[in-house]
Amino acid sequence: MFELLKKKLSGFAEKFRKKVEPAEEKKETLIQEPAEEPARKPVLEEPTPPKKPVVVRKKPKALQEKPEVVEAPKEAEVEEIAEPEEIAEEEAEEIAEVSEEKPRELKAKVSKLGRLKKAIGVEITISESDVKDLLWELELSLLEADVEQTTAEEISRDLRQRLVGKKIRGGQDIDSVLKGEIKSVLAAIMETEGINLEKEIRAKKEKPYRILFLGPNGAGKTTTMAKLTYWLQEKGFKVIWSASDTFRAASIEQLEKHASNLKVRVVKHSYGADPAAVAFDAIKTAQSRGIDVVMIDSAGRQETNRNLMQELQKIVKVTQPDLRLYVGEAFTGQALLQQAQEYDKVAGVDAFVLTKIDCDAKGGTTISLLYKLKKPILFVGVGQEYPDLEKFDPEFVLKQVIG
Ligand SMILES: Nc1nc2c(ncn2[C@@H]2O[C@H](COP(=O)(O)OP(=O)(O)OP(=O)(O)O)[C@@H](O)[C@H]2O)c(=O)[nH]1
Ligand SMILES: [Mg+2]
Repeated sequence: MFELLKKKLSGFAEKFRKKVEPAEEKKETLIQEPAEEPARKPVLEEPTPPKKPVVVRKKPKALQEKPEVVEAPKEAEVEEIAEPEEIAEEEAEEIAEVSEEKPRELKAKVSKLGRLKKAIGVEITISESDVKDLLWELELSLLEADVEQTTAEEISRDLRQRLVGKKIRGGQDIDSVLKGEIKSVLAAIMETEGINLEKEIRAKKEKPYRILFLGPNGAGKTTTMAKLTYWLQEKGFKVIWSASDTFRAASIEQLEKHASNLKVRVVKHSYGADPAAVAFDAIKTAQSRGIDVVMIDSAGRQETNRNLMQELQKIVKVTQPDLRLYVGEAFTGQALLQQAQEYDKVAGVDAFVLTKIDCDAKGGTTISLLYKLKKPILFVGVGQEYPDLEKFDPEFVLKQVIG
């Protein structure tokens, strides 16, 4: 996630330095640069395609890993062997390419710039023209990372305001100044009032705490409900489910399968029944049995379907959820933002769960969602097993973007 953006950002500082300190270029080459370390790969970089479901309780991960089989190349695939001179030339080109792409090690840069600045002792004031191209490139990089357009523009505008006119003292590292500014802009965007779910459930005087799962088709609502149940069970909570997706074929059976794995009671009616009535019954059952949490599944629906959106409104009205959790696929990009905005208008959304982060190559969706809707992302889905639900951590996104 964000690897492309990260690479670009490390390039920005370099370009920017060249721009504002052209005179230092020559001197720089005189100073020996400490060896650079290869860029670290983000944890979620290699996407795994979504497998078909069946979530199994705590299946040891090692069991799933197949030994890597290395196939001998077929004769037709063997490349022609180049002459020694050719190899040397090719290698030199490759090394040059790699070292240009490789983000510089910050510590190395700081010490190098520190020495340079002591020698010349200048102060630089950043001008509009210094940052124009860099900010444009940053904006493009954000768009490539799936950040929604107006969000990317505003981030860039904000950054311009922070940078233009800023004085960089002798001895200050431009790389960290730039990174610091980008980090503050993004951190401010990601600052939303969080929800401490465990605390809220414990604090609720009149049981049960009601969670409604809503979102488009196939986003992972039912799976997330099972994962969250597992998470809450580990904390000692008792959970009951309402099979309020009475619309999609086999939805109730899917729920019952998870319920049997997790030992959860399901309140269900028949297909075609009123989803709000099922949820109402589940709440009553929870009340009479002292169950802590009722989770209400709902049928996936497109935000453009007026009837189904009205039905959702009714479920909200009848069940008065404590938490309306919008479940969306992290890789949906800008469409997710539009859908979530519409859901928020019609039924209300309190927080998000972004699923399939393990399949998400970019991840800018998190930034746009937080920026536009100002609602917390509570969890992210990172796989298809019950424990594959993690608390969302803005620091993680920042690290991916800025390093
Ligand atoms: N890789 C991966 N797959 C996931 C994740 N969450 C859910 N899935 C898969 O996504 C598919 C759809 O999940 P469901 O939970 O049935 O989605 P839903 O939103 O309930 O679907 P509908 O009820 O049809 O609207 C299943 O194959 C899940 O295993 C995740 O975090 N990572
Ligand atoms: Mg479902």
